[in-house]
Amino acid sequence: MSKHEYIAVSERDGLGFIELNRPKVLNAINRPMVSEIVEAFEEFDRNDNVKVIILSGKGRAFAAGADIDEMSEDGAIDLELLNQFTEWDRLAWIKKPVIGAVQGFALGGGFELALCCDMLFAAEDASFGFPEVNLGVMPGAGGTQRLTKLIGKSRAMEWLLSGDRFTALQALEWGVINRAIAPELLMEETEKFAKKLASKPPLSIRLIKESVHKAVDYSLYEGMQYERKNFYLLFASEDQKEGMKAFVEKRKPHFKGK
Ligand code: DAK
Repeated sequence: MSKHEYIAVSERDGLGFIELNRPKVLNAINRPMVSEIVEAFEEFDRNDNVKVIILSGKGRAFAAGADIDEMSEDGAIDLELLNQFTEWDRLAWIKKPVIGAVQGFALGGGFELALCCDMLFAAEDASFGFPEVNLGVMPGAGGTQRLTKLIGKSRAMEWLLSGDRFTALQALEWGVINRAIAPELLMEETEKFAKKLASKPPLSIRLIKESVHKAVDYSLYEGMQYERKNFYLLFASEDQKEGMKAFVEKRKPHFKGK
């Protein structure tokens, strides 16, 4: 029996799959689900067979936000003492690439979860929004910060203040998602791209991901220093020797992730 109640987890061809699994409530994210998601990510991060992680939702939503029923009676002190954002913050420490495959609604906390992914592939009929303003609250799991860093102040303001839902095409135009795909091809296309990443030298992938994330947080100068150290570090890997030797010998490299 699966140890997960709110997600489904599987592994295939070097890919780790995490599927939000509360379709009756459009995958509304309750607290135990957050714990399950974070633990599943961390397990895949430790699993040498998994090179890339794909996050998706079952049914007609990626996730329609945090579970409103669960939090409607909470007080500020309850939330402070629960301190659940600390758990959520651990998503930022996942080292392997994470691709979100979004279909249907990605709203509120569901959109925030999507924004924790490194790349987003979405079905053409997906919709994204921050409806928190309509509930008398605001995003609290990174929405105002991650969206603004991604698309800039003016566009983020429009999205966050209006609470409107935006289409996948709009999200594509504004650079929130990488691809808008016909719904029936979403998983196939996402897996195809994930497999391409899975075939690359894992240490390069790991340090490129880390360096790109630093570009978001650091000044250009600090980011460049960080990038340089990671560049040097890769010259200590067997895969660098193999990759360059294979090029010189005009053959395919065999990467080991060492
Ligand atoms: N919470 C609980 N139940 C939800 C839900 C939600 N966010 N979204 C949908 N459901 C449930 C509905 O109540 C309904 O349940 P039944 O009535 O069948 O029992 C079922 O899912 C199907 O939904 P609808 O009947 O409403 O379906 P429609 O197609 O008519 O509408 C909709 C789809 C997505 C437009 C609508 O369901 C909707 O507006 N949903 C709420 C969207 C929303 O406001 N989301 C933002 C919530 S605030 C945190 C991290 C993050 C957050 C907080 C804390 N920590 C780490 C601590 C974030 C906060 C939020 O996300």
